Parts: sequence; C-alpha cells; structure tokens
Amino acid sequence: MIKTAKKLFEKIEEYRTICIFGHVRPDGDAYGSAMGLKLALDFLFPDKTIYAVVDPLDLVPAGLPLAKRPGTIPEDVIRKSLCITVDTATIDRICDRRALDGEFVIKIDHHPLVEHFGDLEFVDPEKISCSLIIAAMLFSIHPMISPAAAECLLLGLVTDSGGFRFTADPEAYAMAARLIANGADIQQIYDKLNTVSLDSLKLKGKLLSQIKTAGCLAYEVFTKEDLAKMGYTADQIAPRVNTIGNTAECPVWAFFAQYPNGKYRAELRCARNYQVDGVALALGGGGHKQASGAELADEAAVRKAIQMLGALQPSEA
Ligand SMILES: [Mn+2]
Repeated sequence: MIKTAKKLFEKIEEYRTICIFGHVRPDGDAYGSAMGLKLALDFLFPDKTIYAVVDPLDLVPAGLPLAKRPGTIPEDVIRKSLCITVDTATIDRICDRRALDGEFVIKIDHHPLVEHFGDLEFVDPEKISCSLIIAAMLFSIHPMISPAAAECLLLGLVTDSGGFRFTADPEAYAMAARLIANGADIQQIYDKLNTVSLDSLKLKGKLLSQIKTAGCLAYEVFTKEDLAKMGYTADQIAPRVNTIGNTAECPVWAFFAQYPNGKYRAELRCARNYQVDGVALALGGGGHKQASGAELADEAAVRKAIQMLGALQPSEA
C-alpha cells in the first residue's frame, strides 16, 4: 500500500485543484471517503483547492462539513483538475459523470473490480471500506490527520462494516483506534446512527409485519402505488432491507422498491455463508458478496430475482 500511495501523492502534488467524487445515492463510506480525503488534503496541502462532491445524506454527524452537490462544479474547473473517484466501482455509479473529464483521473475503491476507468486505479476488494484504504494511504505519508477528516473516515469504516460486525480484519480495528486517536468522535457517530425518529420506528413495525418468504429468501416488494400510500420513495425504502435480515430461517433477504418510471430498485443482502453478488451481476447490478444491488426493468424481473435468490445455496467460504 505504501508503494502505491506514493504514486497517488505524486499526482496530488502536481495539481492545484482536486475534485473528489463519491457514488450516486451516497452512503456513509461514499461521503466519509470523499470528505475525509478532502479534509485531510486541505490540512496537508493548504495551497490547493479541493472539493468533495456527493449528494447530501442524513447520517452525517452534526458539525461535519457538507460536500458539494453533484453538477455544481464548473466544467472548466473539472477539466484542469485531478479528479479522484472514491467508493465507486463503475462509471454508471459516479455521482457526477464529468469526473472522467478531469485532466487526470484516479479511482480508489474497495468493490470487486468489474470495470476499469481512469488513468490510475487503487482497488482493494479485501478492505471493508474505501475509507480504510484512504486512511492507510494518508497515514503512509503523514502521521496525523485533522479530527474532522478522521471522523469522516471513521464514519465510512463504521457504516460499511456494519459497526464492525462484517469484518475480522485487524487493520480495520487498528485503524478505528488510530482515527479515534486523531480526534474522530466515535460516540457522536454512534449517537447519530442509533437515534431514530418515531416515524422511522413505526415504518419498521410496518415492514416487519409484511415479510414474505421464498425458499431461503425473506423479501418484500413495494409497487409505486404501495409507496405512494405509505408516503415514502423507493430510495427511502430500499436501503432499509436489513430490517428483515438475519433470521435463522432466511439467510438471504431483499427489498424491491418501484420507481415512478416502473423500474425496481433491488437491494440484496445475505448471511456470511451465502453470496448475493452473483445474482446481482446476473441481474445487471453488482456489489459485494453479502450486500449488492441492481435495477430491474419490471415485475417479471423481480419475480426472476426472487426465484434465483430463494434457490441460493451456501457458499464454501
Ligand atoms: Mn464502500
């Protein structure tokens, strides 16, 4: 990692302006990786202008700065910048496709490598979060980062690892300790992640009351009419798939939520001894072994997905 990080920082040294892009529908790791890298570079290179670009999301602890919205950086700025994409496996998923118009483009990611893009790639699918890769790169050139940078990177690590439930990597735990030592407020992160609204709790009750099963799969399908009645959008419901997860009977679980245009957002999850990434790929999506997603054309595609997921067998791992 130290050897490759050198190439990254050589490029960073070369550019006055750096734009860092996360993925569409950002999660804690997309935000934390983009903003954490930006804040750390602000501190290391005060003469440079550095932007983090990612849509707003509500799990960011109070006090942390917000990123720029996709589409707001002028084209001429992007064209003369070093552009870095983080936590984003494919061109489709970059929150602002103009990232590829940068003079030099670097990809830093931890998803399985399914598509090459950019001029230089740092991809390590063994790492539980992209922010973990970025933190290791930063610490390889400087012993300290700012408290806000550390907190952003820790948010990425905590969220992508499911509060450390999905990783046994000693580096993830050691890095958490190091980020906390650098001033990241872990209590504030957990307070933010664990505090729910009454509405959200009521929604959880509703979701729990309507679980369907097919073979080893627990699932729910939300048509656009269902969602309109509930008062939620597909993008608000789909990420709540873990509400119905982790039962002994159903090691695989999924939500299918329909957009107004008729397509379905599918979120697929499974226990550690199963894999859903193969099904996601077959459906035109992608992701990790235990957490993947896809966009499905219609109800027939949803039925096919339910059939495939319900018939999954445990993997050897
Ligand atoms: Mn990630």
